[in-house]
Amino acid sequence: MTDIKALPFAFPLRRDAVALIVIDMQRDFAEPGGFGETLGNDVSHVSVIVPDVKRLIDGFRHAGLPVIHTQECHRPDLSDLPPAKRNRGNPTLRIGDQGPMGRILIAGEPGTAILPELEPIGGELVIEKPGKGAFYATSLGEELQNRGITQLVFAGVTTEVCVQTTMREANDRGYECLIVEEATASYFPHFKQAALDMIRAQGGIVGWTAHLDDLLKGLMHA
Ligand code: C5J
Repeated sequence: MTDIKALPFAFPLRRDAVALIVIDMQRDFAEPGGFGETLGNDVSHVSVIVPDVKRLIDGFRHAGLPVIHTQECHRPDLSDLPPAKRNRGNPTLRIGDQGPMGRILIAGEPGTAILPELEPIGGELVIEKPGKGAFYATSLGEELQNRGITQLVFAGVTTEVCVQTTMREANDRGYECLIVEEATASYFPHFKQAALDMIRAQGGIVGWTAHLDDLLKGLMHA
């Protein structure tokens, strides 16, 4: 066991039980013309964290620890897309519509892909998820159980939507969860800050927060 400097107190990282889960680092959220931008967001808030997410992924890979990736996406026939999700709000393009990077958030389309810099490598688990949380309507719970994973380190976007939703799902299922501050982003920096504050409040009611350098230092000794 290695203690990682974290808030609200040290995180007891166990190398036989931990995995990194990188949430939705997709072109549709990080590049102009994708889903994030159709909702009116400035995607540079997401693209700026790519180097730090890469450092975190490399740290896990070098330590020989598992890396899991998620992708928010839907079937081409939209059978897993509730009308309440498709019709919400007033985006310039809706999920399933043809955009400059293919159909928005549809499995297999160029815009739905994970950013090339952060591409999964052979053997890494990729979970396609139709919801904001990665446990809903996916095999993630089973896959983690099969691998004996009980601790999850979180990165990805957006902090207060898919990352926080998945972290809360995991926390309720008994996982110890830690989010890396520099490796997560929101289109709204004050939402990111609020989510981090909520997660670690009340004695870590959802989990822990840590800085990237402290986590990487801990991984070297794990
Ligand atoms: C959103 C996500 N924000 N990955 N998706 O719609 O957070």
